[in-house]
Amino acid sequence: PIPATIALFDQLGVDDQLAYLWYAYTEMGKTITPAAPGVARLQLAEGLLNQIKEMSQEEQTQVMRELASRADSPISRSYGFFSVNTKLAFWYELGELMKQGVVTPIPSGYQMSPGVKVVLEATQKLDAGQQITVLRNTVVDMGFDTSALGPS
Ligand code: 45D
Repeated sequence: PIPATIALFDQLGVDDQLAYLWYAYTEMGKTITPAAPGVARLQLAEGLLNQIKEMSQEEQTQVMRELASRADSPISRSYGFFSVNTKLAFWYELGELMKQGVVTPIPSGYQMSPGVKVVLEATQKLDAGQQITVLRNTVVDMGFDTSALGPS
């Protein structure tokens, strides 16, 4: 069920992937303890998060799209160096910042696509540990992996 769920996620477009993460985050807020994303991990991601906080709303959305589409950009490259749990902690914090209104929220009136719904429902059927495994897999390949460039 884990690989199947990840395969479903991989088929989503960039905005649908962001939407999926958002709803997974809002659902998990109820089950995952707020202490989970370690403070130490967030220190590693703090520089990036601070840069994002200072951007315009359009730039913030753009950055999240770049991460999800694995575009080559400075922020995407920095993200690529994070460990998988730091990547999760980074997204978790972005979710918190969206809730606080510091980072631009999901467009009002947004309705999730059928594809997002399918992946969310598949995720909800998994136990908590499996859900985290799925989420690790969704965020690990985001950002830009400079090692894919090979030796220069
Ligand atoms: O459709 O360290 C657009 C543990 C327009 C423990 C949009 C852990 C179009 C160790 C504006 C683009 C393993 C528990 C949409 C950590 C459109 C540890 C916008 C785990 C939708 C860290 C989309 C922690 C946007 C976990 C802006 C499991 C979407 C953390 C933004 C999980 C989505 C964190 C965001 C998750 C999603 C965070 C910010 C799932 C954040 C998700």
